[in-house]
Amino acid sequence: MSGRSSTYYVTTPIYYVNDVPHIGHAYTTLACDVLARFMRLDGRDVHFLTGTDEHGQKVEKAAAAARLAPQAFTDKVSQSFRDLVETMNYSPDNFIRTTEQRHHVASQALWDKLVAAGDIYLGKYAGWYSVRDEAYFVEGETEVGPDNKRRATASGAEVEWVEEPSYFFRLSAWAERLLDFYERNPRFIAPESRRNEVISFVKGGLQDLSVSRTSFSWGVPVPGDAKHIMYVWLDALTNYITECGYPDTANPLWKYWPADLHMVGKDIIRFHCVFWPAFLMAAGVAPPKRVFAHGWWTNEGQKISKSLGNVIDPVELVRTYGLDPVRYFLLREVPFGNDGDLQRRALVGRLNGDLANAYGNLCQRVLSIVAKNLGGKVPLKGAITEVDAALLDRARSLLTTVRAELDEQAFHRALIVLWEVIADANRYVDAQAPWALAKTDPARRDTVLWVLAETVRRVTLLAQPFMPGSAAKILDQLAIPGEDRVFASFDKELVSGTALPAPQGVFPRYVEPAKAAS
Ligand code: ME8
Repeated sequence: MSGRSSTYYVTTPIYYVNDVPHIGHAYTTLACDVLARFMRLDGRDVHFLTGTDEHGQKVEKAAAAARLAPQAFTDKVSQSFRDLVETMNYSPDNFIRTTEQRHHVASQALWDKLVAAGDIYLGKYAGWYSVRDEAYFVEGETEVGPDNKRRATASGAEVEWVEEPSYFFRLSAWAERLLDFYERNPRFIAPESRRNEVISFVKGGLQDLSVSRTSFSWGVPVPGDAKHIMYVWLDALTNYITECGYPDTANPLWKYWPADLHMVGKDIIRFHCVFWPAFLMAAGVAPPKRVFAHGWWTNEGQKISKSLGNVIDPVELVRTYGLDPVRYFLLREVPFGNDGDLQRRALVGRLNGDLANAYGNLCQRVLSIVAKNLGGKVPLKGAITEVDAALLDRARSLLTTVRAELDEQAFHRALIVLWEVIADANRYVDAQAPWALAKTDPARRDTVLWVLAETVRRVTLLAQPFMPGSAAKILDQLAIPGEDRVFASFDKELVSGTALPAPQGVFPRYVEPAKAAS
């Protein structure tokens, strides 16, 4: 396996339970799901973690607004994130909640380590705080709007003046060590633009970070000083090691640490790439191997916001367009890492173009001739010509290419190369015209259909992580047994004569519902 360590630990951010999931949450977890599925099929020992971030002022306020006790409120909203796992067909190995006892234990153990290392001291915080971002800001990172309200420039979230006793983490002492860490680990932050952003932030100098609050109580108590609760981000980031058993490094799950990848949105890169490695290094724990920050979606050109009422509900999208088309679209439409605009017209275009016309039609054309004219059996493979070999070679090279693209989290490029082979295969069907060969050269016709079915098999094995349900249906139609759907069987070609079940369309065209007559 080309020197790759056999374990693969991938995490989503844990989502705030102040509100139900939206397309942004669905997107981040989808990207992780594709990686987890790919790595499992590729023989890796995968651990895929998602969950919910249930403490802090933002959640406490949302619970109060819903007139529920925080725990009852988080139980309810957290469930909607677990429901999304089903709706989107995600395959996490666990779903963590920061209100779990084991997480309190881990967070307090990490705190104790930071204290023992001399990296935490008691002081007083006086500055700006944004509850929506759960983040502290210096004045220069905020601006006053025409309505006289002060907001964080980066997020537009309102800030409030906070003055209270607080414990601090000596972040200022970590700048050089962080810069050195980034230098030695060039893959730690991706994409490159985010890496540059983080490096210039750290080079600008770091201030000590307030890591406890006294003005509310919904959180993990500071060990030995229960008037303070831990800053929600210190508690939240710890989830990634709670899962592996921290502080019990004899826990069997500890083998997964350090994580191979923390997938995050671009809004939370500073927490993951500056604070988190500093906390871990201070506590003597290895930092994660990589953090990838993806971009943000807008809705038909507009920033998504609750106040604009244009939040995209992933459940509605799936109900309207089908699950796998949505999974495909989200990862194909936008170069991963860039911002993207969700346009329903573009979604329908891809659904009908890439899925129904290109991939679906290829499967249908091949499998229906095989069913009708070749007795529903894998065709006989005869002599392979140069054009056959060219197509087969392209299909054979896909595993290496897709693996390399996914190592860089380039989902869109992985899909592009798969669809290039689909396009090649469709051109090959047109050029070889197997239907016309029936009378003139039936043996050649059989070979052409074998080449096509074999190409569909390879493409579909690699499409599994992206569209697990649809790929399974196609592999069923090719009679590929479960154990041969892993990449170790990638080179196990179709066996002529194998009986195939009756073919069925997998990607129906999307037809706009007729508008009510006016
Ligand atoms: O930040 N487009 O949780 P959160 C794409 N609890 N992705 C988006 C998006 C959009 N318009 N809006 C949000 C938190 N996201 C913390 C994380 S981790 C230790 C703690 C995604 O519920 C994006 O991935 O605000 C972002 O990072 C995540 O939702 C934040 O979810």
